[in-house]
Amino acid sequence: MPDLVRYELRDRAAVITVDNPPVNALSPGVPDAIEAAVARAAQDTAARAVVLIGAGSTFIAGADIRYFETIATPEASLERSRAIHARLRNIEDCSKPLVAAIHGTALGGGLEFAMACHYRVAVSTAKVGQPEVLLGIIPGAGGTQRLPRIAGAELAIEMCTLGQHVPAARAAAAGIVDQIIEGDLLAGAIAFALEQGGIRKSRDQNVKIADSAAAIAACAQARHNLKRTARGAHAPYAAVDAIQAGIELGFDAGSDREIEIFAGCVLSTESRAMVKLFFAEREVAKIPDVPKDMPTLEIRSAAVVGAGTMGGGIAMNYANAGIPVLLKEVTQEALDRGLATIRRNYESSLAKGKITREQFDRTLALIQPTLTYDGFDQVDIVTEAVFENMDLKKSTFADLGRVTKPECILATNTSTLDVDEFARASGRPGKVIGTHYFSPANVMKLVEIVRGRESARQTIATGMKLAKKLNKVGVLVGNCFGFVANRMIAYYMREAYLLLEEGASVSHIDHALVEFGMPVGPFAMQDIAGIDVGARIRQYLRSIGKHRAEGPQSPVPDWLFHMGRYGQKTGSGWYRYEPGSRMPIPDPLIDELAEKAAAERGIERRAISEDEIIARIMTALANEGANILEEGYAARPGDIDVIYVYGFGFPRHRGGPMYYADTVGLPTVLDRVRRYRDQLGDHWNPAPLLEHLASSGRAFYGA
Ligand code: 3H9
Repeated sequence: MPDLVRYELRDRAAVITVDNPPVNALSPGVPDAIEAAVARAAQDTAARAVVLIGAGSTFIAGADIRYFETIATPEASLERSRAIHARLRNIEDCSKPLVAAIHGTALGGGLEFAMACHYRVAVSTAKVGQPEVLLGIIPGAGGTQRLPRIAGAELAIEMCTLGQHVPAARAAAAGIVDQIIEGDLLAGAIAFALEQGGIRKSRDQNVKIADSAAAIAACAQARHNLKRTARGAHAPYAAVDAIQAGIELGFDAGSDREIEIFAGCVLSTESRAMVKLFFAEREVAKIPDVPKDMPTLEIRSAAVVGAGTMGGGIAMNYANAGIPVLLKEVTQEALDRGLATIRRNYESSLAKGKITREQFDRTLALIQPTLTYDGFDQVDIVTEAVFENMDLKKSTFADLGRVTKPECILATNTSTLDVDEFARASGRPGKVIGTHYFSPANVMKLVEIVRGRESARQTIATGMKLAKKLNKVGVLVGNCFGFVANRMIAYYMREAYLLLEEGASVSHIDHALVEFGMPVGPFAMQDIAGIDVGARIRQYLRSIGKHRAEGPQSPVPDWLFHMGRYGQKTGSGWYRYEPGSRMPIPDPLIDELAEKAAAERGIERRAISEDEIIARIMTALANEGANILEEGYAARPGDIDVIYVYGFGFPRHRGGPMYYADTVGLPTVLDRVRRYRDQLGDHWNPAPLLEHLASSGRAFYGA
């Protein structure tokens, strides 16, 4: 087995190369080998300076995340953290200038190792970050102590609480990176290292936190902001606590606090959930019967049929990825309206400084409006985004089968209809898949890639690869009614409506879910999305004898629709809105409607706690998720969780609805389903998989 860490001499510098593919994680053996190599360099009379660099595509991307799940006790965590702190101290004590040479990413423990070096240089494309918070932990190898000393408290707080990657240029401006290297990184780093007259220990730098009152005030402000942004997560607060400890108590005592706080975090449910989610996000790309090396069709050009809200957003996705796209409509008026919306979206990005004028012009020029199928014979993929109507979509697919080249992929953005019907209509079923984007399609990260009965494996592999190219998270799902996201959300909404009838208010239900960590409650969400959208889908479904979810159907949403209360866009829906304001104001009318609906169904209204609201709604999600898994429409519980996190903003720190059910305990979840069945009716039917797992003491994860 090749060495995880290599040592060589180059031009009077010792070069220490970490070589632990794929991301040079600090797996067991790596930190001690780096420490030993630095000690060797210090003794090496031929070396005047030392460079630490990563092999392959990156510097060090952090601790080996798999290792966290093996930490079983606080004592084990404390012991491990103390050891790593001691190693970094030894590294920092190196008597020769020690330079971290960064390309790719220096994340988590990777940045912490870089900060224990005396200097840092980086290529311009490199990024640094402390993303631990996204794993429910805090930096545990001195990051909360060294980073404020190097970059100041404010940036350290930002990096440690948000976990976002910071580009090299910003890192250089903040003092995290000392020099941006143009050209060969190693040569530049060696030259830089040999120029240094002495060493500089991060732990001794105090200038940037000398105004401790200001730094502590920044911590207080951060805690205040987190109330809005952290939404129930604990780790971001813990990171601020560790930073503040270092400012108030000094480096050594601050490090001790960091070690203790880390131990509390690493064993938390929040961290376990987020680690599972990290790997689930990577698993979704792996499809059991589609090999990783399956050849895919290169998507060089695209077309979208339908320039409505979804079609326009999808066209923007292609353009944003640099792929020229034809955008087709049937009338000039509809086309103009769609293009005007697209232009407005880009203008808003331009005004916010998210894109430059040059990017604006270039990207917009990639979208070619058209009223005909001219040019469709050249494109590699067509996405159909016409009105949600079976006949219309089928005739569109028949057209597409005729006007496109044989290898062209035909994708539908349907959210409710049967992909196989379109596949048949196209005459080329192997080339047909669903690409179900979420609204707004140019913003939301999730795309459900829907596998039809005859979708070829190459078509699926191409769809998954395309999602990545469009900067989306693609999750493969089966062709069932509502696919995975909407099939489950129907149960979520069913319970919200029924709880309303049973006695909870709209704002009470929304509040419970926001406290749970959802970005917005179900009723406020509908007011944003449009009550008319759901009502029209229900109308269509009734016409074909279907419902979105089993069980009683509350009439209240349809009553609102008939009253013209479509949500924010009409100034009222589940809430009222003052002109020009998006602030939801509870409306007593809704309680009257709920009372009326309850009376019609003979329900006696009662007080309902927030715990019951969460239990009912989450149990409904997990039970239907179990049905989906058993029926094979999702490959893994993690796939469902990724869908919920990216599609609906399910709180990451709870891992997703399936992992959340595991943390509640499947026997408890099953008991609840049975109890609801007894109390509320047979539409509460335990999923066989849930019964099976709960009775055999197992969980969705690891089942
Ligand atoms: C930490 O450092 C704590 C410290 O403060 C304290 C202790 C020292 N470990 O994402 P990709 C795998 S916490 C193990 O598809 P990309 C990944 O599973 C850590 N495995 O590539 C995948 O495996 P597979 C702080 C890891 O190019 C493969 O590498 N660091 C790790 O799209 C490729 O990954 C982080 O949170 C890891 N640390 O993105 C960084 N990282 O092929 C986490 C990756 O079998 N990592 N793998 O599915 C990332 O953000 C991205 O992976 C990265 C590359 C940006 C690096």
